[in-house]
Amino acid sequence: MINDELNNDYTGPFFYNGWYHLFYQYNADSAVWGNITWAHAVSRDLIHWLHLPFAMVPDQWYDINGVWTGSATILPDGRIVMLYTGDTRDEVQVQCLAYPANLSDPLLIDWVKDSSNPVLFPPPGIGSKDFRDPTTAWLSPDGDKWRITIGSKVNKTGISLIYETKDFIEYELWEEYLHQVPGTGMWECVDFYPVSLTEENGLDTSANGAGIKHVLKTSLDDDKNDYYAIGVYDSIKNKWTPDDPEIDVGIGLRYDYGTYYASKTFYDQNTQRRILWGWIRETDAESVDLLKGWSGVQVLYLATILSKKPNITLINTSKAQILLNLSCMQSIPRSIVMDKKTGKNILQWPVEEVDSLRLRKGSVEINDVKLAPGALIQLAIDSPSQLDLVATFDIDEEIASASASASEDNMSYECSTSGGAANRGVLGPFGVIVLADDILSELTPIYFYVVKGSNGNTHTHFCADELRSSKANDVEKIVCGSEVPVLDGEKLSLRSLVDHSIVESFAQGGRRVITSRVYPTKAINSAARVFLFNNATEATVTASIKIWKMDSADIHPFPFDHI
Ligand code: DQQ
Repeated sequence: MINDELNNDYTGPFFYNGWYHLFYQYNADSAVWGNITWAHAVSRDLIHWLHLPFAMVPDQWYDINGVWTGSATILPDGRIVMLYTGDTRDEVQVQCLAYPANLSDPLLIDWVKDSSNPVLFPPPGIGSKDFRDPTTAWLSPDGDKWRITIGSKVNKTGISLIYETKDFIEYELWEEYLHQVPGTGMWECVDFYPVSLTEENGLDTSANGAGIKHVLKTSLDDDKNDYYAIGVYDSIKNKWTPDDPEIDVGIGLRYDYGTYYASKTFYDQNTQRRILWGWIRETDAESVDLLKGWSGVQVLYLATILSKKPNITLINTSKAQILLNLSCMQSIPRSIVMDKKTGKNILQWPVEEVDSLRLRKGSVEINDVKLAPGALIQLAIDSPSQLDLVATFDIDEEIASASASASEDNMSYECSTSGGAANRGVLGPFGVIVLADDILSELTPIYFYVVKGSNGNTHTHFCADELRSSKANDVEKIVCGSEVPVLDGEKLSLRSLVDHSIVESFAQGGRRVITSRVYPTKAINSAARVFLFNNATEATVTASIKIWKMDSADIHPFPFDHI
C-alpha cells in the first residue's frame, strides 16, 4: 500500500538567488482534500526539481484547518513576504504572514509564521468562508504603500477586494472593489498583473503606465475553470476596467479550455518573464483516487513513491497515468505575453527550458504532406507517450471557397457539443491523434474545425476530443475547446506536449490552450501511436509536422519520513 496523498493549487512561486521556488497545496494523509500543508520544491531551470521539507504545516489556531493558497512578494531590500490564507479552528478564512527564517540559506528551507498572525479577518459584509488567496503585492503610484487583492463574493457577484499596507501587518480596506462581475460566484486564486503592449518581455507586478495593460484572472469556484480578461488599471481610483465588457472576467476567455485550475503567475526577474502554472486536477471519480492512493498531477511525489515502492499497482489507472517524465510539476510552466497581433488575448507558451528535453535522436519531420478527405497517416516514432509535437495545416483555398454555402449550417459549431473528431464537416476536423492504440480503440485527437459562412467569414475552432481517450468507464470524457482567432495569411498551427496521460495543446502560438487529462489503458508507453488525420468531407489539407521524443526531467525526492 502506498501512502495516500493529494496535491492541488500551486502557491507562492518566486525566483530568488538562482533558484525557482514552488510551493503547492498538499495532503499527506489522503487522496482527497484536507489537512492542507505547503509542500516545497526548488529548481534552477524550471525543469529539474529538488524536493524540500514542507514549508508550512497547519499547526496554529489560525491555520489549523489548512495552510491555504497564497503569494510571494519580493521587497526592494531583498526580503521575501509570503501572504497566505489560514483556515482557523472555527473555519474562518483569515490572511497570514510568513517569511523565510534565514535569507542566506540558498534553498530557503525554513519558514516562520509571523507572531502578529492573522493579519486580516473577513471585513463586514464578507462571509467567513469567502475570503481567500491573497495576491502578490504591487506598489501604489506614489510608491509608499503596497496593494494586494483578495477574491470573494457578495451573493452571486464575484468580487476582488483591495487592501493597502505599508508593513504587511496593518492593512486598510479600499472602499470599492478592484472589479466585480455579477453571476460569477466566489473568486478563488485571483491574479492581477501588467502586460506590455510594446515589449516582448514580461513585467514586474508593480509596473504601470503608458503601453501597459493589466490582466485580471479568477478561478471560478462554481465551475472550476480559470478565466481572464485584459483591461486598464486606473491606479489612482484603484479600479480595473475590461477592454470589452462582453468578455469580462468569468464570462469570457479562459486560460485553458481543458482541465486547468487555481493557476498563478509570478514575475521571473532573472529572465524578465511572466510565468504561469496551473493545477491539473483528476477527472476520474474521487472513489478511484482513494483506491489508487493519490490525486492531482504533481510529478515529484509520484517519482518519490515509485523510487521507494517500485512494485506498487496503481488501481484502474494503467501505468500510463504515472507522470514521471516530461512535466516539471503541475502543468508545464508557460510564459505569458500580450498577443500584439490581435490585441485581444494573451499568448501562453511552454517556457523555452522545456525545449532542452527534446532528444535529437529519433525525431521525425514531415513537410507538405497532402491530407485528402478521410486521410489517416501514422507517424513512425518510438517512445510516443512522451513527445513535443509542432504542426501546421493549410486548407486548399479553392475548395474552401467552393464549399462556403455547404458549411453555412455549421456556423454555430462548438467543440463541446460537436460530437468530437468523428463528426465530419466540409472543412474539418483535421489535426493530430495522440495516445492512440494500433486499432484506434483508444485515441485523443487534437484538431481544428473550420467553418466558412456564405458571407465569406471563416471561424476556426480548436478542440481536443477525449470521448475515446480511455476504455475506463469512471473517468470524465468530454470534447473541449474554443474558437481561435486566425489572422489573414496565417497557417493553422498547433503544438502538443504529450506526457503519458496529459496532453497540453497550444493553438496559433498560444492564443488558445487545452489541457487534456486522459486515462489511456491500451495506448500506453511504447504501445501508443501518433497520427495525422483529416476527417473533412471536402477539404484537402497540407500538413507539416515535427515531433521530438522528450527526455525525462530529474526529480530528486527529499528523504521524507512519511514515504
Ligand atoms: N484551494 C485552496 C484555497 C483555494 C482553493 C485550498 C482553490 O485557498 O481557494 O486548498 O483550489
